[in-house]
Amino acid sequence: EETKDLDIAVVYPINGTGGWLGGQGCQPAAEMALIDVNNEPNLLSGYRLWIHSRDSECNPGLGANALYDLLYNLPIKPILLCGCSIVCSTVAEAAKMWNLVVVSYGSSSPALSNRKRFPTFFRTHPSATIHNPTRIRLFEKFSWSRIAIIQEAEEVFMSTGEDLEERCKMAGIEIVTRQSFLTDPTDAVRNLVRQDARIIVGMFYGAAARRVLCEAYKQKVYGKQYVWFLIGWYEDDWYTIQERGYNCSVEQMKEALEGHFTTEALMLNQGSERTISGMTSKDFLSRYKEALVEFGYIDRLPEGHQEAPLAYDAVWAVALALNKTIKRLSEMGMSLDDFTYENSKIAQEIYSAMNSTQFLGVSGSVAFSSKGDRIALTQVEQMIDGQYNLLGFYDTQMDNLTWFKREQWKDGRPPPDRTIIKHTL
Ligand code: ABU
Repeated sequence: EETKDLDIAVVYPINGTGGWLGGQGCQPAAEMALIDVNNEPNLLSGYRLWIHSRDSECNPGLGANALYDLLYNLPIKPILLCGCSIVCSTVAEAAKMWNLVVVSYGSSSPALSNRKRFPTFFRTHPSATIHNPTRIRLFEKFSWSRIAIIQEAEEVFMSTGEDLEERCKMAGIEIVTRQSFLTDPTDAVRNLVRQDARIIVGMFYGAAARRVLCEAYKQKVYGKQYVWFLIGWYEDDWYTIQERGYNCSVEQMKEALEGHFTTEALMLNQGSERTISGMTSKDFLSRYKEALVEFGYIDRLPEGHQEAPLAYDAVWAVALALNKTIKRLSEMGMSLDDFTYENSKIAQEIYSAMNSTQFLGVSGSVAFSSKGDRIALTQVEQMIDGQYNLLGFYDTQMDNLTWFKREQWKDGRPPPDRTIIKHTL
């Protein structure tokens, strides 16, 4: 029997100058998954899956250009994969016009959970709202009821900040100030000082994080009186990168960052069981290391290597959904080959198949909520002497905090969330 081609479009953020360039680490994983799904005898029988990719540089304009390029050049592709919130928001909002189902392996923006705006969107990457119950659980644990937020003015962080604000309100935690900045965080950091903020949640991409923490160093918003909460998906050595836009040494950055906390969704299955591909997550990591070498990453881990399991599972989710769709369409006397960008009937079938896709992947159990979101646990780490140490896990759904009691405080205890005025009689 003749094997037919089945094509999907992928945009990877790889060569940009800002945002999240995680396509570097995700592309090798997606290519690995492509080989594996094509070798799986019970999947997509009679078809061979192909990836057609472009670089978006994590730039929404270039992302839109990549989308048009992929759509207006044959072959027809019924599914689009994307990474980087600011690009996915642009392409996923447009995708409905072409009846395209979009699957993201690397977007954390809570805004993407809006089914009205993004009706065909799914993601293996959890929404950043997952951090907020964890943060609140920790504020309560350390008796902090007064916090501040500083964020880069991008929808991904603004929508996470809004969610945190609402949850804090419900938990009786005061937000003393919420500062946002476009590129230069000097005034935003100054306002944190003015408001006497001590417990500070920062939400920004890596390059902006370097600028903020350098500014925090200069304005002395660090040390034993302060606790910073940052995003946990930056690369471990993110603060050592020297680039234009800030001028702190690695030692100064390390000093400013000492003791900060991070929260992040777990992206690797924690068990040792075999996942859908037959690999354990450990097997995945050792094969992935080899794939990185083939892609030229020999002595460093590329950006996005942490999200690699999400990219690997995104391709599996797509293959499983297309497999289901092929069967369903054949029952109706139709075929995936009938798909055109005007065909909402087949798109609806792909959507339903995606919606009900469920499997154990290398990133954990993959299932999508009614908003297309991934459900996951979070992990908390603290930086001590330039290294991240694991402090615990939080299961939001079960409200279950697993805590290893390894946190370290300069004064032996958590600092107060405000200036304590001592009255003498
Ligand atoms: N973990 C990477 C998320 C990147 C983004 O939301 O743009």
